[in-house]
Amino acid sequence: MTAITPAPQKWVINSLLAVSFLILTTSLSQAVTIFVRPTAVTAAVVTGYSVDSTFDRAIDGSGLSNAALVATGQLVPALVTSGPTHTETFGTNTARFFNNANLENQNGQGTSFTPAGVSLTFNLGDTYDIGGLWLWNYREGTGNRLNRGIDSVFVEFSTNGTDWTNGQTINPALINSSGQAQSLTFTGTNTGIQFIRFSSFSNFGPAENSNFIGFSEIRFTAEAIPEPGISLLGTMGLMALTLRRRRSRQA
Ligand SMILES: [Ca+2]
Repeated sequence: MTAITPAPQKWVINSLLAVSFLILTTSLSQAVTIFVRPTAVTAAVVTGYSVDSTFDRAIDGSGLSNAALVATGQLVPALVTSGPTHTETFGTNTARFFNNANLENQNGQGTSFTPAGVSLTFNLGDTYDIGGLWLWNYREGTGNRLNRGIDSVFVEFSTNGTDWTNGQTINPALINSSGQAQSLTFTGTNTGIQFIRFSSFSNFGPAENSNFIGFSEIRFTAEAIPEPGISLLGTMGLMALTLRRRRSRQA
């Protein structure tokens, strides 16, 4: 006795093709917001300022409760409370970038202390349409040391590391007691950006120990067009073609 397999209905084939097309067009048309972790950070200084060799602590995920959540390409959640927190570990996880030696000699009384020529440049490792950043401000030690965090900073953008555009000042807050990030948005459009430069820093001094400036961790956020689900589309397309072939063979 021969089993008879009924030919697949034409509507099944058409449905598979339609769903494949829908997934493809939806994937291509809806941008998502992703994290971008800088691949490198470098500093420029002038006389009177020194730089700690702790740059990577702000981009290496050190101190984060779950660094994988903010790796490059990860989706940015709507709430910063959904993101990882940064723990307080003295001398391990937070980046101290600039030390104003002159202010240090005056018992560390400092507020706005970075002149022209002092800057920090992030290399994103690729080009992105940058919209903002998540910042875990300075969290190392206790009390006055939190005043080393960034109170204001001038930000510029570049496609090539030479020409800088869309300069603007942002004003982060002190990190909160939970160690959560803060989400800040840039004005204007920053398309095809690979380099971001920070300069004209001020911290939250004056107070003892505020002769340094730094922050604990940083990620930029970018608009991205996700890759369509190639494997899913391929599987569905193959199913549709197979069914169509069977249908034509059995017709
Ligand atoms: Ca860190």
